[in-house]
Amino acid sequence: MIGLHRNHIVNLMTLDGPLLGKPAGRLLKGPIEAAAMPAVGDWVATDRDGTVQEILPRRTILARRADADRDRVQVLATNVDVVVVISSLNKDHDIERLTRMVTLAEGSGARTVIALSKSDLIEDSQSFVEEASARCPRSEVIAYSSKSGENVDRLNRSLKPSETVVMLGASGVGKSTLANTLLGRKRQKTAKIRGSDDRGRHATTSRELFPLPGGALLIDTPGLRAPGVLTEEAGIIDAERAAEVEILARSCKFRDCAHESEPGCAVTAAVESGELPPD
Ligand SMILES: Nc1nc2c(ncn2[C@@H]2O[C@H](COP(=O)(O)OP(=O)(O)OP(=O)(O)O)[C@@H](O)[C@H]2O)c(=O)[nH]1
Ligand SMILES: [Mg+2]
Repeated sequence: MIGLHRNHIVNLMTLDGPLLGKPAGRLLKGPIEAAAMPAVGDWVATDRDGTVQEILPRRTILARRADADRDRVQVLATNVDVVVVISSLNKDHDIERLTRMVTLAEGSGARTVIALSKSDLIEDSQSFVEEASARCPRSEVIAYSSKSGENVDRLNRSLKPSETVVMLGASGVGKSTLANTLLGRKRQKTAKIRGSDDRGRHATTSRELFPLPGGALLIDTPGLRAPGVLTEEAGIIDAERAAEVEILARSCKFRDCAHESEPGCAVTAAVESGELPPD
């Protein structure tokens, strides 16, 4: 499974190409357990129309706990071999947040690589590399720049063919830019960060997986809102609404529908029927 949107709409990659699907009603009945739902990285058995019938056993699970309900687990990705935890070498760099993300990543059983992005913005990245290595001794630490190209090769070499790789990091650290750099083309939308504090604007709204030229499978994710990596849920939920609007918008009568008062708007109809929460 390569993409997940609200209302359980999933993107699948099959031998015959991409397919849009949904979990079978049986999987959705009763109290829905997040951990039992298909997640990005899952291998699934489906019907021809994309209905997901079974999830194959998972090798690893990258999950976090929701703050509001400590028993609820949110699965971020599965079958992950490598987690690339990204922090940018500007005002937004936060060693405590980085360490928490590494703890989350190591808990999944995956190998962890710390990528300190935007090394072009500072004179000397070595002290940051040493600090991260000291705090997270089990991780390889690489300072790199998508802009100058420094160490992009090294990052590329650390991802082996057929490994599933997920990128984690706050909004604006450069995850989607790195995805585009490693893919060699502009596939993911990126957004300028705020000048005041170097924070991002939540440009990426869904989790998606891309095969890289080197053979690894890369999962781009929406930025985890700082500082509550293990506690905050809201960011992902807002982002998922945006993803669902994108899918619903395909059924709007007008292609340039603003989802306000246009006739035949699928988004307004979904809000009225209760299928989609209001903005
Ligand atoms: N100077 C510099 N800027 C970079 C680098 N990588 C990314 N950026 C810029 O940082 C901004 C945010 O990048 P994104 O790739 O959209 O960040 P993201 O982590 O995907 O953010 P979300 O999708 O919101 O979670 C963009 O303006 C990029 O051009 C880099 O290596 N150096
Ligand atoms: Mg992004």
